[in-house]
Amino acid sequence: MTHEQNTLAFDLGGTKIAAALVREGRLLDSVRLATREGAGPDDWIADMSALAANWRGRFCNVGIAVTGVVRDGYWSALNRATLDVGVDYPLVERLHSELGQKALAVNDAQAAAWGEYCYGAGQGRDMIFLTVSTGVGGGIVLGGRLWQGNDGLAGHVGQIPVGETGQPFENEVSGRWFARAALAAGHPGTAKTVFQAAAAGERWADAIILQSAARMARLCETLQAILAPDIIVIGGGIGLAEGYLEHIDAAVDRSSRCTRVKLFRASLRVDAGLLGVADLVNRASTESTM
Ligand code: ADP
Ligand code: BMX
Repeated sequence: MTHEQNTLAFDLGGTKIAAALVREGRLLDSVRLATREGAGPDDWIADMSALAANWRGRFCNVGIAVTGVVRDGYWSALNRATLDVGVDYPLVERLHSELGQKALAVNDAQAAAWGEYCYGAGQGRDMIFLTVSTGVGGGIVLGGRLWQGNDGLAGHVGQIPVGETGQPFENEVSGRWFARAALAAGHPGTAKTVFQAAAAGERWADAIILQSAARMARLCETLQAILAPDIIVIGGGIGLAEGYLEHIDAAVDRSSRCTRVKLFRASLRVDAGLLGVADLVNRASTESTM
């Protein structure tokens, strides 16, 4: 096989950047890097270009899955607390000038949903993918199609307004919330350190995890009542953390026959977005040559 079959895939979230060389649903090689804090889109593109430097000339197309919404190649944050992207950053144009190739750009949770539908836990099912990570993202696959809505917004469950203030749902569930809750409990750190503390028997950490999981259970019940997917696939650094899916499952109200929530762990784990965007790129390039 030659490089004609290879896709350069990126997955940029609020905490980490991943890059991979993908061929036919397999990662040939992949690397990861922390998303630089206090930086901006130009910096993150430079970091992605450096990550991919060793693969120059070994791919025929490029796909990027990003936190935030992508419309006609322009990238915007919906929640600047998750990643401060700004509004209408010319992502496709800047990647083109950096890599010399036009990239397909899509929301990260939508890409991960497609990856799980094509190769993972959601194969052949009507499914919703939920990432619990720096924010909370979502992707919807119904009838074999990724539903992006008419403006790329579909699936953005983390932006559902909640409470009296109508603040985004993710602000009381996700990695950024874990860090605030840990600080308030007198144990500054990240979601990762909260799970480590819980594993060491710290009850304050258990309380934070259970509160987040209970709120995710309410979200799953709501989505089940609206879209009635066959399954809900859970991914993301927190979503995949030890015991977290089980805590969501335990908090789901099974007394009501209406909401039959069936939860599955993302079987592609952290690679779902990379594999999903690579497949989307290949489908787009095939369609454009037909
Ligand atoms: P991104 O949001 O950039 O896609 P992740 O999916 O890794 O990145 O999610 C980042 C969040 O997940 C952070 O809050 C981080 O602390 C948390 N996290 C990462 N790994 C773990 C882990 N093994 N256990 C618990 N939390 C984790
Ligand atoms: C936010 C939103 C979504 C994203 C989700 C998970 C921004 C910058 N992002 O709801 O587009 O899918 O976070 O993002 O508004 P992640 O960084 O946790 O993967």
